[in-house]
Amino acid sequence: AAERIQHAGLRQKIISAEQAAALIENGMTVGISGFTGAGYPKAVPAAIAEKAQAAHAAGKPFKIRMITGASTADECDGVLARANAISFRSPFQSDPTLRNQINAGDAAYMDVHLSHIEQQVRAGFFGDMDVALVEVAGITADGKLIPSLAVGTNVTWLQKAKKVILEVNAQQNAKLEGMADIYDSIGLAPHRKPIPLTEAGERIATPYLHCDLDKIAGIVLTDASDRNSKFADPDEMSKSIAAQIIDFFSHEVKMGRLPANLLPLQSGVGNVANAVLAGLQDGPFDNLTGYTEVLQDGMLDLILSGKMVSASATALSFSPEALERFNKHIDELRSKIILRPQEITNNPELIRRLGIIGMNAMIEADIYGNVNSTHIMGTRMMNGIGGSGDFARNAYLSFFVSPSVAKGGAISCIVPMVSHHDHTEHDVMVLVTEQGLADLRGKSPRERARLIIDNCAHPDYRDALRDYFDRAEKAGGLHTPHLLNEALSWHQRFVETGDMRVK
Ligand code: 0RQ
Repeated sequence: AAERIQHAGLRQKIISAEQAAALIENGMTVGISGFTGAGYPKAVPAAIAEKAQAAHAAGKPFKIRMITGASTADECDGVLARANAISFRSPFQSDPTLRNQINAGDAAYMDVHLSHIEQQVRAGFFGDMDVALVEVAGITADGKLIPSLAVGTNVTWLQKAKKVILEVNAQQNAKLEGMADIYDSIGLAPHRKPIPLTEAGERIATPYLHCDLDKIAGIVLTDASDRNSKFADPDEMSKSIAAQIIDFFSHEVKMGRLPANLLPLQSGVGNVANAVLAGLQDGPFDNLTGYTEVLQDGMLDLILSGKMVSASATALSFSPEALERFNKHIDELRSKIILRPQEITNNPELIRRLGIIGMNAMIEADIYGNVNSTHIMGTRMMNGIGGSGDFARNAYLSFFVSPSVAKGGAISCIVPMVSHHDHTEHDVMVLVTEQGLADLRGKSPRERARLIIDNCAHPDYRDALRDYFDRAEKAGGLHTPHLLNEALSWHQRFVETGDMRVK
């Protein structure tokens, strides 16, 4: 793997993962690369975890403050969490051990919009960044860094950290060189200029990451693949939600509210998102474009089939089979896929300008269209808001999707009042469950409530929701009627009995 480092001086900086871990001290803030299971460091986190375990065995404290792009994988978040080595985590994570620690109060977590994290770190809101630990695919002869399968927050971590540790991963395709477009001049107000991107598929900068070479404290060589999670084949639930969204697109084209090739598509992670993209494969739309944060199998296949002309993302998160297709066709894909910093993919200015169609999954919505994407029963963190807020608030069209019930029907995903607010009624235009679609645009809260109950709620819960709404209307406060002492009673009942239904 040493040949991936073309710069002679930097080859002298090759060290072991253990030597790299020795540079990390208890209490340090470490900026780590990685975005939804792509581009995270594969070797140094395990060595930090061992160091933490040794310290704990000797009765000494050892924990780091960990800030990433988004979720990493078991070899990073997982191994560190199991070693009890994380005191603070931001901005998005999906590791089960760490989730339990967060919900048990053993690790502090701050949920931040993915477009905000870099500027807040640059501005110093998180204090100093002691070390950046960043995976790259290689280093050029003149010391420029070639991004791996995720760019995420790397621009800012490399700029802001006092010391840098690189992992150069020989498993990442060498032909990734040239695929990224690293615009790194957003800066901070009052020194900001418009970002000169006017089309989803445009390139506006250079393909390399830059780092002051004197800050590089060590380079660790690795040869390991990304998480590469598998997707389930779309089930009936996902297919039904996808089919309704595609019908809605056709209707909007007919009404002249969308062009025939739609507008750039953003799709969240998970099986429903993937099913919508799979559905577009057989749909009537051509010359599609993608402007998303995570590019998964579904979007790759739209590009390979010629349905989509270009897509940009901050991370390429593929199943093992899709990664094979990607590597096989990389020569053709290099001009069509653009990897950008997450501050660009999720940028409100650009999402608004490009007129993105945002599609994200949710945990629950209430009868007025407020959405909870993050909390289970109002108190326990699931993953985090991720980029859903960046897209929902600024999109031309914002969709939220979910099955109408969870846990075998014991939970209604349509409730009187959400138990946590991530996306307010002002940011939610279309709600879709397998039961149906509610187009909330241009509607008052009470008009919305009737539509959501009739179209999206599961039949087992529809009457109870109507009853709640009817009684709330009689109680007065007729703009957004509620019974405040009952609004969260469905959640309370679930907490007490394991079922939202009245037995
Ligand atoms: O739990 O696996 O224990 O059964 O929540 O639910 O239906 O499998 O849905 O995997 O698409 O996740 C919102 C969490 C949906 C995700 C969320 C339980 C359910 C199951 C998962 P089990 P599903 P998904 C791009 C955009 C925020 C970030 C975002 C997410 C588990 O999409 O994290 O959008 N979004 N980012 O049983 C209690 C309810 C429930 C519930 C579902 N109402 N109450 N539990 N579940 N509904 C990516 C990035 O930003 C990086």
